[in-house]
Amino acid sequence: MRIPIRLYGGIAWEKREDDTALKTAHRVEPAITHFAISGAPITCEKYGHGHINCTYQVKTDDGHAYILQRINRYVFADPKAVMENVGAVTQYLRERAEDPHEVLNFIPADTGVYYHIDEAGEYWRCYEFADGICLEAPESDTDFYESAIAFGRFQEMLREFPAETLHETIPLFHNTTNRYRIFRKALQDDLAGRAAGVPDEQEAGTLCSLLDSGELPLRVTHNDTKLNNVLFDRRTRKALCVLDLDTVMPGSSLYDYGDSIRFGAATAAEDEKDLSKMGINLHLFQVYTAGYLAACKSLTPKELELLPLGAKIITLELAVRFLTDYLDGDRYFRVAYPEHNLVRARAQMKLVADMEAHWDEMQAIVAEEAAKRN
Ligand code: ADP
Ligand code: GN1
Ligand code: MG
Repeated sequence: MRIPIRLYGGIAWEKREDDTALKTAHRVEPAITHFAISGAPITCEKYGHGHINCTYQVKTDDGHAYILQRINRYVFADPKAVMENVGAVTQYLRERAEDPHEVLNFIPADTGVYYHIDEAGEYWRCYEFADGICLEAPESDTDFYESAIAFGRFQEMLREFPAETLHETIPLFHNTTNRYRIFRKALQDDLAGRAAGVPDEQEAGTLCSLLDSGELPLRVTHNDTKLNNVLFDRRTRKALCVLDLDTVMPGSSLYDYGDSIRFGAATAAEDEKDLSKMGINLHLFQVYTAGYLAACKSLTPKELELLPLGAKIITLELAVRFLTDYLDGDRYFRVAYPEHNLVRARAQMKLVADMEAHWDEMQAIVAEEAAKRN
């Protein structure tokens, strides 16, 4: 039996039966009543595997489904700026998309903007639930190829978007050198008393000197292109929609390409504990490269040449970020257990090492795919 609970604007249904359970059960988040949704909410469940925002799926009594998200304010100091970016970019994409389902559809709040601020000062947003699947690892070459098409197309469609109108939602997000500076400070401050346990990883930051983006064009990029930020059609397995637009900012194509490779062309999950399982899957590396180059025709010769470096730098950068957060006491990334960020950092470092071991092959693959374009 389900129990009715009272919301600000109506009745919703709590799934548990007794009072104790009610206190601990996920309630239907009151913020949903501030958005112009269809029907009354009947369920509200935690959803997805994102590391940053608090995401719920809300279903209503007339068969509609929505994503309700509380924006992470530790990560995004200015949620209004995030929503201004997301609003401008989705509108621009919608005007150019062949199919409206390709673009996230935000639901306005009762104040007319695309967010609601609750009494605690938390920012909420709501968008239509896009029915499809998100993958934590590619299940076939086609899945990964399709994700490359989606991210490449996303970047290509934004080629002429006025980059200077976008806010920098996380300052210096992919500035690897700055990430390393922050890492050094975290090591010095040692807030969580963990620095003594990570002596080996201190060496890792030296790789940051490889970062050289001066000759690369500044583009509007997604900046968080892991596979689970793409939604696939259940039946056709075509990529339907690019999700998670919070970090759409001026950036380099190498970051977008690199992050996809880091996550999807690895032989293990990003938090694999057994480092012998972690490495680069050169076949998937080739599959993604082919897809990205097919969708992203405007890549310059310099960008093409540096694609392998993009993959290595972004993996290294994330190793440094995970390790920094471990030292800080896990304030940024959601963790499932106390060592999680350390495990993630080590897995990324192993992936960097394996990329270095296969460097010539990675470069040959990129050169081969680039040559096919001519
Ligand atoms: P985070 O910044 O925490 O990663 P995301 O915006 O990526 O948050 O959302 C987390 C997960 O929720 C996504 O990986 C995806 O599985 C799911 N998701 C997000 N938006 C939608 C949507 N509009 N339709 C369906 N699923 C979604
Ligand atoms: C975060 O938000 P999510 O889970 O899609 C992070 C990325 C990292 C990724 C590692 C805004 O991505 O930069 O690469 O975790 N997003 C932000 O899994 O920091
Ligand atoms: Mg995400």
